[in-house]
Amino acid sequence: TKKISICGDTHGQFYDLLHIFDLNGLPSPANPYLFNGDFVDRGSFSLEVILTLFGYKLLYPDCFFLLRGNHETDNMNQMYGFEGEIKAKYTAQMFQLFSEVFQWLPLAQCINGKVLVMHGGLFSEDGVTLDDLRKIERNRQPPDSGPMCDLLWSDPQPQNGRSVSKRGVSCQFGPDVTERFLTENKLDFIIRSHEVKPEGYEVTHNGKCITVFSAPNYCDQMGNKGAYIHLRGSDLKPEFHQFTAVPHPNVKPMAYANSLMQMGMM
Ligand SMILES: [Mn+2]
Repeated sequence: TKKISICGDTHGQFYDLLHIFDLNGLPSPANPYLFNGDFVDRGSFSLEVILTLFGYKLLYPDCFFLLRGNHETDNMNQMYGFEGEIKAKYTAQMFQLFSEVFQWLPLAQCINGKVLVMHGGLFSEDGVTLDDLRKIERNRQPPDSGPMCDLLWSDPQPQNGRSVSKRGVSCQFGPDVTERFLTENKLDFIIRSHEVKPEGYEVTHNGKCITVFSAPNYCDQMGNKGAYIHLRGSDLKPEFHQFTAVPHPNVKPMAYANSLMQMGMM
């Protein structure tokens, strides 16, 4: 019957993370949280975000949860700033340590047997079960295809069926795909993140696929709200809370990124 707060991408926006804690309370056994991946890259305070989140994981391992996003990977970290930021603030060895820990982050979390949370979304093929997900060998960099890749990378689409992803990785999945997956696995709905939304959240696929994104005014330029979700064990009805960006010290997003990326080749 307890409440849990579910947050989406934070992407190195440390001052907005602190604002979430101001609005919604610090993590504690009475105030559990799940952060749904993409803690680092793009924002230039990724170190501060990840140390805060890992600190809470150590403090409250049983009521503070972190899932891996597609940015908790070496390829993304090389291009979008986290590796550069850690080398600037610490050392290359320190980046290697973060990389190792990222490989152990879980890929999905099932809440009360009814709500499945993952960073990206559902799968390029039908028939994937929760048991298949439990069996994934996750201690590695994600492969280019298959369930591990899809969990980190896929996106929903409004039309039925599947199509090629605009990202060039994984796929887009329609409302019929979501419906079949939920029925086969006796689930109510999925919560995912991975895409900026103007209102900070979006409900699609007849209420069965919810996106939550917690980096307001993403990269100092998108003008979007951030959001987090409250789920209560008693009814699992999502309650949405929105917030706007707060000021941060004058270090621009992507300040530590690969210079090709800074030139706009994103
Ligand atoms: Mn993502």
